Amino acid sequence: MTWYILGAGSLGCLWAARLARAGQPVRLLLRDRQRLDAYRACGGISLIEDGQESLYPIPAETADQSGQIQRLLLACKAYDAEAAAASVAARLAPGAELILLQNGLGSQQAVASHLPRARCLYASSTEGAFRAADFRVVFAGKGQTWVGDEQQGAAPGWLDELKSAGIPVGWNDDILERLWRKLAMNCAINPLTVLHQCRNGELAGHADEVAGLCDELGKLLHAGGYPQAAEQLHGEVQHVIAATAANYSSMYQDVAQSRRTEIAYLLGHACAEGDRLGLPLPRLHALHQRLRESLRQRGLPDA
Ligand code: NAD
Ligand code: KPL
Repeated sequence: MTWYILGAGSLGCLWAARLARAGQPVRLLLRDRQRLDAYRACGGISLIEDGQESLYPIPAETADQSGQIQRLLLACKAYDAEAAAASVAARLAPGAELILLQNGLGSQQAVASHLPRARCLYASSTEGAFRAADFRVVFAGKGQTWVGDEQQGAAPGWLDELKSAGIPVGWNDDILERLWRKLAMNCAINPLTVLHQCRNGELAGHADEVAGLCDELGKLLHAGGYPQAAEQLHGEVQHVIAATAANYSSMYQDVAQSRRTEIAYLLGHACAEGDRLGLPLPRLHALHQRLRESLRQRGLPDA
């Protein structure tokens, strides 16, 4: 069964290279003819791992080709997910299985609602990769990817195929909780690193601000049915700030490189969910407004 990969960026290329290396059938779906020509000129995907570079000449086609798709990894940014999924919707076989590899929340539900005949699984990853150039990816941090089903279905058998390709995946019975935990962590840390223009560790000097945000994010987690996540949040945020003190958050890096952020699926989603639940979250709303203003001033999309 062929794995189709839509979104040949950092994580998409990382997954594709490992599947190809393990001899598993994999094909890249590229946006248009121009991207396909650019890919062919590169000769394949280059993966740099532990300083070693390898080229994987993985077959590729444009998303608008014909041919049914049974398994798809959607590996684009949250703000591109709906349009990307729509571009291959007509090719999905009945009962097709998709892994939605987006950070934050909101995009997964939007994609799933447009694809009622497919099985949409959600993923949350702590692996790290970045693009050194188009189709040339550096595997920067080992981690784990959790996959789960919001509809509470059973784990698919092919998870073992992914594991045997060296992709560290695990099944999570409550993937929404995992995604909410990550979202809350990202909301407590990432926007402040942009507004204070600092590394994660420097947030130790803004402890009251961090504590106030964790208090409101905890209320949100609690109201969403995740009391344990709520209780643990502040401690985990303090731990991550210390453990990643020298790092710049992913949102800081996006802004520094003038790239669009996933704010709408992180802080925007948290604020919208608070409104939906009737929870007053003044610090989160104020942070959202300050961050949006800061993005606008830099000429970046504020949603
Ligand atoms: P990326 O920007 O490197 O790659 C996304 C790719 O999708 C790009 O190549 C883009 O051209 C492509 N794309 C977008 N729309 C498309 C379309 N309609 N058709 C075809 N291709 C399309 O992104 P990434 O870093 O791989 O991140 C993907 C998701 O994973 C994000 O939500 C991110 O937050 C999350 N994530 C990334 C990392 C990481 O280390 N990179 C770690 C954890 C989570
Ligand atoms: O995931 C992160 C990010 O930078 O996006 C951490 C390091 C946890 C900070 O929120």
